[in-house]
Amino acid sequence: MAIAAPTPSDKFTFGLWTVGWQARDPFGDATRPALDPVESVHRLAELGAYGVTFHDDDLIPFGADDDDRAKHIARFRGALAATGMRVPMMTTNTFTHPVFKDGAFTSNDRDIRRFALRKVLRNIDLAADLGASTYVFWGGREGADIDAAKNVGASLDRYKEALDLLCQYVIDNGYDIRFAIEPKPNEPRGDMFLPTIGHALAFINELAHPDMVGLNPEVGHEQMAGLNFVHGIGQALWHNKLFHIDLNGQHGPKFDQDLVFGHGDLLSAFFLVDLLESSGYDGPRHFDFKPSRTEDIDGVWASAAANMRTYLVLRQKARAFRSDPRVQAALVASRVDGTVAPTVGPGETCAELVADVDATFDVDAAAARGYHYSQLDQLAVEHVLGTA
Ligand SMILES: [Mn+2]
Repeated sequence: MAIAAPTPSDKFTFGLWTVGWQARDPFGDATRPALDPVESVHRLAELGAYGVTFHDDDLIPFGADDDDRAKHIARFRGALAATGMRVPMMTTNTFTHPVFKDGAFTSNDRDIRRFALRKVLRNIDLAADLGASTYVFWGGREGADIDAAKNVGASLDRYKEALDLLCQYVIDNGYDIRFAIEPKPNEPRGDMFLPTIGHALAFINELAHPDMVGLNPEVGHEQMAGLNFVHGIGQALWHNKLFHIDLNGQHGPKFDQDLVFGHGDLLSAFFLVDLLESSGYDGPRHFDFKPSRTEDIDGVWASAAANMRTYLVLRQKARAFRSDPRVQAALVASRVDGTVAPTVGPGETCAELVADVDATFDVDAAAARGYHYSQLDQLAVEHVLGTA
């Protein structure tokens, strides 16, 4: 099966922190040298990416003075101009520096919360300047390791206060920016606030500007909690809250693996691409992965390319799956479109529903009827394996 090379029209984007990860983990030192963000922009452009994303500290070292900051930004702008790469999303690092060890927006220390807001506000100005239309919040340290440490209700009040303030700032400045919350159940904290897509959706409804705030769900984060990512994305789409997406791979409930997209639950990745490509989602296909700690710099670029190629392979396979007449017949046999029709008729009342004793409805026959889902699933497996 011939797969075309990625092009910017595929809208593949990468975080500078992904290819730039030096592979420090809790038990080991860095295995790779630091990467210059300018080199990352050039290399990713050569591989066919559309753009890059970054936390403030990925580009500008924490604590840099104004002159130093301006130099880093100028070099980066030069790389963007030379390559045509875009910056569709930006975010803030409110988790690496020890000052954030108890959180940023929800730290128990008010001065730290105020410091965090200043850091975010400054970076939102840069995001607007660079044309980023999505600004992500991953609350890496928002949460706790022991239950006695936090007043959860008051912490959520402070989380809401922060997002309400930042929404108002965007409105007041006329910026074309929407916010996207990235849920994660745990790691680095034992328990994090807004742990899943569902928690975040409910939280958004309590905000002053819920229309401005959506989601940036990540494959591995939901799968760490044993949840079905495809269903999570299906619900996010239903709420019109899929503002951005982080693609990677994960092998079930364990530490956050950040594998190459598809290198975890491959069938779930297939159905995710199938859903994304048919959903009307036109945002970036953003990879938030970590090149394995065992890779050298050549392996970093090979794994970056692997993310895009896997997506393109799955996109082609999803198209073949949907256009296969055997699949179309199996979908009919399984009555997958059965939920499209409303359950009650237009204007039908509960009394009319109760009174409708349909003589043709045979309870025993309906209970006995099979849904043929195994045949449908096997067709998907055969398409993924290339044996359909
Ligand atoms: Mn992520």
